Amino acid sequence: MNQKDSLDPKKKLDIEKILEGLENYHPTRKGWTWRNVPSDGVDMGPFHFHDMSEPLKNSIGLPASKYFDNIDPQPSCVVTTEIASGRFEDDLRRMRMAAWHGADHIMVIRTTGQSHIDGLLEGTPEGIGGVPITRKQIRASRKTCDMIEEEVGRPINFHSYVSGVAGPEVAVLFAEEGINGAHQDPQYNVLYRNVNMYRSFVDAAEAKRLMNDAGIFQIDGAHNANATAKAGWLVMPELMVQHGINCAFSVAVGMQKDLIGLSTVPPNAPPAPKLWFDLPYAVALREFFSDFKMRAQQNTRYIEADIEEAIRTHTIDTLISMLTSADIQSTITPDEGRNIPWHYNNIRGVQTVKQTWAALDGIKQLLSLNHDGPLGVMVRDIKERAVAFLEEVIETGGYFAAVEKGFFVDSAKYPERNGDGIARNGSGGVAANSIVERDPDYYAPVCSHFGENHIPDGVEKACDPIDGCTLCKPEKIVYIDELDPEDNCQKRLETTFPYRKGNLIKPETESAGDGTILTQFFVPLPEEMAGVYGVEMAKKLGLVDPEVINIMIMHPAEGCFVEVKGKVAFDIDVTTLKIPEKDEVLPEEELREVVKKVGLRVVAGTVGEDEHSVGLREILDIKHGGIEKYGVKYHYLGTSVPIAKLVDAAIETGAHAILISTIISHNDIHRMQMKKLAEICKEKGVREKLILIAGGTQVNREMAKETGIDATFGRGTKGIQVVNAMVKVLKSRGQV
Ligand code: Z98
Repeated sequence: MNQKDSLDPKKKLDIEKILEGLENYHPTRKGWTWRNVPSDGVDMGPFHFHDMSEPLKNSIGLPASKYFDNIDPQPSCVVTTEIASGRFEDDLRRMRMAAWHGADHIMVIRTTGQSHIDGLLEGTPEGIGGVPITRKQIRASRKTCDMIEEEVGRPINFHSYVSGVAGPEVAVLFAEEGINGAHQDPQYNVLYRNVNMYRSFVDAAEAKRLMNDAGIFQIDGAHNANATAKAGWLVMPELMVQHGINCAFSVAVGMQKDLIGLSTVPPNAPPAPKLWFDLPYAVALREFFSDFKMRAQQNTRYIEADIEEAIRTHTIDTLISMLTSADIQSTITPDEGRNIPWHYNNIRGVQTVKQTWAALDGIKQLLSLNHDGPLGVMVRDIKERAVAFLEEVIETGGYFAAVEKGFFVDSAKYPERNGDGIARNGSGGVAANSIVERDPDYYAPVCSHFGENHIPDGVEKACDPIDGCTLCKPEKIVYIDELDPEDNCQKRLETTFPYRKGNLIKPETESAGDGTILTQFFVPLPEEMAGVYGVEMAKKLGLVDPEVINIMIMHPAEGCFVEVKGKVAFDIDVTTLKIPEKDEVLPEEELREVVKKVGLRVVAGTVGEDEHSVGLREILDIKHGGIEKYGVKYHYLGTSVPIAKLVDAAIETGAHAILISTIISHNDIHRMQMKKLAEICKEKGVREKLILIAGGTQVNREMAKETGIDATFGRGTKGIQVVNAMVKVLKSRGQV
């Protein structure tokens, strides 16, 4: 067993430490985990939730949670995030951030098509066109997941992909290393990776068996058809057939049904009338495949580069999941569109699901789908087309014959055909003619294996004669570290060390110390010029490698919204940053209580020759969160009020505080007015009774001390800060 190292929420992950001792790391548990969902709902803060799982021990709630006792309701479904930097040492930190926001299914996408590789690679080479999966990556990731799950208080499912002609080897690796979920679908290899069709299914039988025995949850690949087809919403009958083939095949080779998940994507996206396609499809799918789990994924087919658009479609997709069902809800971002997998976008995706789920909690108890109207007709139509498609596949001679004829990923709505489907040759493709029949007395001394295995008489477990296979005896696994002395994670970590453990800071989006930032702006130029301007502007700002990643036309002539990414070329030493003392604001409830108890009253006015009253009025009025909102009563004396008049008014009305404001200030008028306020109060013997506060555009927090008043505020101040200052003074004087 491994020792779980505990994480300190105040400290960063120590990547170097995680990498230590990987040769001896073995997973602490295996298999998929669902969330704990109390059947009678969950009480959180002032609310009762109907469709939520248990809350986390440590987490970060939605931005608005601070208004609701900091609650962070967790959807009943597992929430996926796809992490795709390709550098696993950076992915580890992303995983932790995503988990704190509520992800418990972490898919690490390789940056190379693993299915092009015909064996297992050791090491973590970057130089071959991307980063493939390796034992080292998996161990480092699973070990980190162990620590993160303890920190957040919920199991994390770690996920990868079983594809290509090395599929069975990859499945063994995953079973050995405690991967919890994986994509596996022989049709994916055939259609998208041109692996020989017979070989792909033989391999899948072995891979699925191994996945089943290790409790690895399986996601199929049908959704790739609607991501690839020209019109994703027309291939719905085919999608049903693809799901059916993978489900039936998985069950036939011995997979438990509750480990089988359908990868479903609402196939349409606005401006299309999405609901008329996606809802009947979602319903039909769930009715046909009610024995299996649903992994609902956001539609990425039509995402271009705008995060707002991606999030809007994602919200609607989550609504469709909630109106039907989802055991797992995936989250993606426009990163797929613009190929920039940024960690903060992972978080935005997770937040979208959390926000939608909380807002629409228990929606099925409040609304029900009307199956009597057009919905019922459309559901039936999809099912009939799917059945007819399958019948034609059988009449044609079965799946392989149908693939040869290009039945799949045809862009027309079945039974129509455009003849543009992906056709594969049964005797061609990667690893054609590589299937070797087993001898009649075939025997392999491994205990997770598909098909006939002639265990010799007297042998109890297949692997007994070799004293246990690697699944039974993990200590037998041979761990090979990286072999390339240059292209390895240790070397990469050395270059990023100053940014992770030293004092140097650079912004980061893809990998540690990359310096990448995104600039967003409006430019009054037509589209063809806006991007060119954006790059020039970014260069002048000093950004390196600027690249336009999004242009949205606001008006053909008036201008465009532009997003340009680029790299910051300089470092800042963190020790040179002067961090201002934090103005701790007391909890709102406590402030209200004190205000009520003392019946807090203030007099206020602008002073000097100043007619600018808007800033002060904003601090006073309830509308934008002024002091009135917290129960403070105010007496506003107007503009250009002499200081003595304010002090007299405060004494007469028995006010606790005087608030003055100066906007226009020449020759330090603002400072003089503050000093005068303190002096007059002293002269009249009320300095210790009154709280003196000043604000204005040229005022800063340090001025209170130098002018002898209690608190001073500059731009951007909110009423709550002023109330907080008054309550703090009252407390320090022992007046409450
Ligand atoms: C998702 N965003 O589904 P290589 N097998 C199947 C797949 O769908 C995929 C792979 C293998 C998507 C992720 N899916 C894309 C059934 C990929 C990947 O090695 O890249 O070919 O395998 O969550």
